[in-house]
Amino acid sequence: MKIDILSVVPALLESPFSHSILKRAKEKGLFEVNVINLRDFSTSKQKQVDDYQFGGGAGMVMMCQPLADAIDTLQQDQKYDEIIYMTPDGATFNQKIANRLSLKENLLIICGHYKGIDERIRQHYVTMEISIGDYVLSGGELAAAVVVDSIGRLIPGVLSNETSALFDSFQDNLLAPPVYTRPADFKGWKVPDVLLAGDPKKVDEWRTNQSIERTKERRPDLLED
Ligand code: 6GU
Repeated sequence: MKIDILSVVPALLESPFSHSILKRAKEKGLFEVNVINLRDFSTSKQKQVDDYQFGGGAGMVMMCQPLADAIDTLQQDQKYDEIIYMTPDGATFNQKIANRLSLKENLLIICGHYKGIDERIRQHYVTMEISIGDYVLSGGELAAAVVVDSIGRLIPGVLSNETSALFDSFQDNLLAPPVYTRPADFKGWKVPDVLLAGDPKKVDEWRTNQSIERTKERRPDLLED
């Protein structure tokens, strides 16, 4: 999978995909992320990318020209499966959307700033709009990083033990069960006996049960769908 990200603050996206799981995914050739500076596509002398909004009001709007030229240029070399705009008024991101996007080949993500991008770009280029929750960030970059991270780890072959994604919180609309590692007794705090006894069927049952109880207690809303 290849993800291109259009940003006016590319420095914000320099390192989040160069560590741990996503670093390995890149090294295995399963995953590529390119950050593209939107300013490089501005035709104005001061490399302007935003302008005052029609109708008045505080806050700048990201102009059509740099965005349209950037997308047109990028599309000469490839076809995008989705052109995603990161915006607080998009659909709230969740594991289901992450699963679906992880099966795509080629994505473009546009990071908004200021008051957002000109509505005509949303209408004529953007195919999907994503928010990461009900709060406002100063730009779409950190939201894009969240989306790219969650997608990247789901790409087939990225997780070394593929079954480990199966136990993630939210994968079946359930929260993950508690986990423990050595020692079996730390300051008198004991690991549950069932995990030490070595009966895989009992362990599975216990984990499923813990997941259900935890979800009922903390996120009953997840059990409603
Ligand atoms: Cl995608 N962008 C911004 N600026 N703020 C957000 C967001 C996105 N998602 C939640 N808050």
